[in-house]
Amino acid sequence: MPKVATLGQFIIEKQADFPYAKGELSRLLRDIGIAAKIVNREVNKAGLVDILGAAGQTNIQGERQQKLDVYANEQFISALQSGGECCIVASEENEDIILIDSEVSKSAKYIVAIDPLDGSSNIDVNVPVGTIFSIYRRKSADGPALISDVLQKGTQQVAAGYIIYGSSTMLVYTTGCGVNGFTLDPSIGEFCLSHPEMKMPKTGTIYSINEGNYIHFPDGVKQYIKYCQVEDKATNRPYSSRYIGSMVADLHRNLIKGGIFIYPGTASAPKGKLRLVYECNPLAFIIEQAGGKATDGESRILDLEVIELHQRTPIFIGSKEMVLIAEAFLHETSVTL
Ligand code: AHM
Ligand code: MG
Repeated sequence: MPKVATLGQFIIEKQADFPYAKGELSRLLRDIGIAAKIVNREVNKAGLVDILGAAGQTNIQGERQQKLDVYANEQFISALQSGGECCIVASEENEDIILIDSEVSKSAKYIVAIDPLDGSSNIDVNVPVGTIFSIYRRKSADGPALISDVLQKGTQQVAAGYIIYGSSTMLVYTTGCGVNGFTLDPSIGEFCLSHPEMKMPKTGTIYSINEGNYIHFPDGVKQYIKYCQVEDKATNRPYSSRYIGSMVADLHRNLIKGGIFIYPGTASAPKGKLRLVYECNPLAFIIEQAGGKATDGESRILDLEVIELHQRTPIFIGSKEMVLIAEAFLHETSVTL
């Protein structure tokens, strides 16, 4: 029988590759994995809410129902608080950073930024949603951790990952030595290594963008979309348009099959919609580690200065060759295609 590696075993085996505080990062990743299983259990029950009581009401056990994104936020924060390896949690759901002030945690070495339930508008309609996380080393030496500990460039991430709650639930993460994917086996309640050393195809035939906003897109993006739609046998065009509306799900598919995901800026929202700290930096780290590319149209996402916690950025992310061609359209350079 082939040996099955669980997430816990794999993390311990690979911790020799971690640059710093090995046991602590392992425990942090393990805590995130445990919270993911708890959130997965509730996401799977989302359709039962009509039977058990809608958000804000009381279910038949007399428990007050919560919105799932609020629930996911609480689960991850509580796992990170009790784990003791993390001194600050920054969550897309919270305006400010959450300082973990317990005796153990205030000297902890790690910062976690998290989008607890991304794509949450899809929960009610049984479409995949995700969790995105990003881990940094604390920079300040002692005393309470500071906001500047969170506002680090994406290049400073020591680990990043996502969980996709889909037809199966997967946890995909990197510590800067490639990308590995684990599928939750519900019969044993463990994430098992199912996608070792994930590599993104250099190119693909899928483009993912909310074309309903076409009228507002910059000219370069409009031209790139037209390019995707033109027939050309040599480059397998026209490409397929696939847009789930959960970035994790769109990127996960494109990571496996090859493709590009774009959320551009527009005149009214020059920085687009997606958040640098919670969404773009962690996903850019993973996609780069898998051989792909992520830019804001001008600069590498991971090199962007982080000025504020909830900063937004346009993003072009996916198979390297596709992102390069999209960028060429943005720069209006004549591309031989
Ligand atoms: P959220 O964090 O509020 O869920 O928003 C992020 C999501 C992404 O997962 C997704 O790609 C995007 O918003 C979809 O936005 P739009 O409906 O504007 O296309
Ligand atoms: Mg989000």
